[in-house]
Amino acid sequence: MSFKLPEDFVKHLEDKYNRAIQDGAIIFNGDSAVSQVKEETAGESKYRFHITLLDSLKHRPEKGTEEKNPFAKPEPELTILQDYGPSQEFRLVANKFPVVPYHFLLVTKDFVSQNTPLSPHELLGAFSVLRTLKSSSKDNWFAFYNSGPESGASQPHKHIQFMTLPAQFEPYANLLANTSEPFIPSEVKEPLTDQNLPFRHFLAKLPDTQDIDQEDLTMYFASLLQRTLTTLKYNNASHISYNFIMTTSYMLMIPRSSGTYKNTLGLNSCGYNCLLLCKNKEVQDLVIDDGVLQILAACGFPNETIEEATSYHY
Ligand code: B4P
Repeated sequence: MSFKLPEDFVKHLEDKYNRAIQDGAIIFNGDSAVSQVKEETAGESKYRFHITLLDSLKHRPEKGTEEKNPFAKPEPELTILQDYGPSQEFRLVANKFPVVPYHFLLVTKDFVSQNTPLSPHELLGAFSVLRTLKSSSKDNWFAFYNSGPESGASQPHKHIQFMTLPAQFEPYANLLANTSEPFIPSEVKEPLTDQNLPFRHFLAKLPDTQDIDQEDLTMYFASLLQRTLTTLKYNNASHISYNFIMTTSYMLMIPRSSGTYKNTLGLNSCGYNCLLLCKNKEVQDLVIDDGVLQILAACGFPNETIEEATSYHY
């Protein structure tokens, strides 16, 4: 099954991005970005968050609909790979409104709802991209998927995003993944969780092997989705919303109760990967005053073990 990318993929990505910036096809929002790292404590653990203030958004991405859909026919200037996947069912497209350089997306060619779980092909497609980036880029890349009405997603056409972490920045999930050997969560073995964090989250450490295939990836993903669905059901959520983050080392899933904090700060997977984007000074003040851990807790679910979870998931 072929998810092979061209040998010079990273160079091609960079060339395409730089040309699109020059031509004005990409509207870069990061020029005015000023970032700071904030440390917060919970229990005996310390956590670091990367808080970015944007002076101005040059162009605010509009909320999409199935009819008004930027991924149905992506702009040629933004299209990094026109055909990707064994049935050429995907495209790789540059983000038109990035805050971080080279931010790009894997999108389905046909319309598929962003509310659907990731399919085995989508998981392997994203994982293969991550693996290529890891082997030929010095940056720390991660993939993320915002799914459901309270996940922070604004486009309904299915898309998985790829972005780099700030240099030398380790989110809690990296550290958590390092506490364990790989295992597929099962009835007897729960996914990894940091008990000091105030929001429910589930992490699966992936095996460090070239042989990982789409069945493996699907089992890991399904095990996290089951726990997420159980959490949503237990808390009587009326929707299925979660954030999903993947690297070549782990998968992380966070069930979401709300897409925004105090109707002011929008939070997507980046927020739960410790990257907070503040679109004005008032929002930044709110983040500093209320604290990131409290904000993440308010937009997720309490980090409590649900008794029935050990015997049955969803
Ligand atoms: P979604 O999953 O639907 O939503 P999102 O990432 O939360 O971005 P949103 O659009 O809601 O913007 P936000 O103000 O939160 O992803 C849709 C993606 O498609 C976005 O990346 C969007 O830019 C992109 N897009 C929209 N129209 C497009 C087009 N015509 N062609 C190609 N791509 C198109 O955030 C603004 C930007 O900052 C987004 O890029 C977002 O991903 C990014 N971002 C959010 N938090 C960040 C953080 N902490 N650090 C760095 N970047 C961050």
